[in-house]
Amino acid sequence: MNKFFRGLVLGFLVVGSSSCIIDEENSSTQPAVHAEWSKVFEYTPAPGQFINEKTIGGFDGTEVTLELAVAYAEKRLTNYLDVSLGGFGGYIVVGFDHNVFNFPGYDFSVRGNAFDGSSEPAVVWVMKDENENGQPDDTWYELAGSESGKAETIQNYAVTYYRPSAPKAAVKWTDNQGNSGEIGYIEAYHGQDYYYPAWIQEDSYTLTGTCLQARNYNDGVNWINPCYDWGYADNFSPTDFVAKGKNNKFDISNAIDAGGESVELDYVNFVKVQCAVNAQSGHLGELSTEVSGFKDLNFE
Ligand SMILES: [Ca+2]
Ligand SMILES: [Ca+2]
Ligand SMILES: [Ca+2]
Repeated sequence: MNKFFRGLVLGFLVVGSSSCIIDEENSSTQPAVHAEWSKVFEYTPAPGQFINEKTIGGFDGTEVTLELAVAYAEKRLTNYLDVSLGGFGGYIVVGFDHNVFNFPGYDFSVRGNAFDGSSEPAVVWVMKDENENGQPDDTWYELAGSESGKAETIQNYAVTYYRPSAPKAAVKWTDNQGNSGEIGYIEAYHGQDYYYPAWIQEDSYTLTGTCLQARNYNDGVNWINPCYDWGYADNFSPTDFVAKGKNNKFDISNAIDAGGESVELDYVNFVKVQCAVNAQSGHLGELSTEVSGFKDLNFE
């Protein structure tokens, strides 16, 4: 898109925004336009040490339905507090109150809590509201990153998590590659009874997504979770990470379809962030992406 058109579109957004204030005074129903996310549509984390956790995790024990879990996530994000996605495959879906346009360069950012040695990468997916019903019921496109296309990157990786039969126990899992393991229970740090989401009614559930090869290791003193080059959330990337605000920046032009082919999208309306590593770092527990904000960069 050329600069002139970009100016026109942004001009429209700004005018739309300011006229809204006037319209609101006149009791118009014209919606405001905000740079940041406007709604959480789904919050389905994998099991993890912060799930159902009442202190750092901020749960209060009432999150027993999908709707109440979404309300929890919205409250956390409104206050720029971390929402944990748990282990591999856990995800959150948010929407914007306007089209997030694909202009040259980066288009939107996802805020996490990465720092040097603590990257918990998530794959970011985008969706355009093609049927214009305001719901994320269209097609998800993965945003390619530095690990896309590598032999060790597994697409359609699926992990099934099993509800523990008793409190204060690890959560067992199996994957579609013939492996099994568990999300460890770490009572010393996170003593809630269950790391399995309280609002998931089924006794097991399966999460499917793109899996990156784990890079975590113990250097003899600490567990290190190294960064990946680019294209992931909650990642201390040398390319797309902005230390101030701990944001990773994303370009809609990196969208690919299920076959890995590039897809041209002029704008998107929904963003899904999904934890992309299945690994444990000893006493630190499972690698689990945190997110705390989503922003359209075209407003800056
Ligand atoms: Ca772009
Ligand atoms: Ca739709
Ligand atoms: Ca993190």
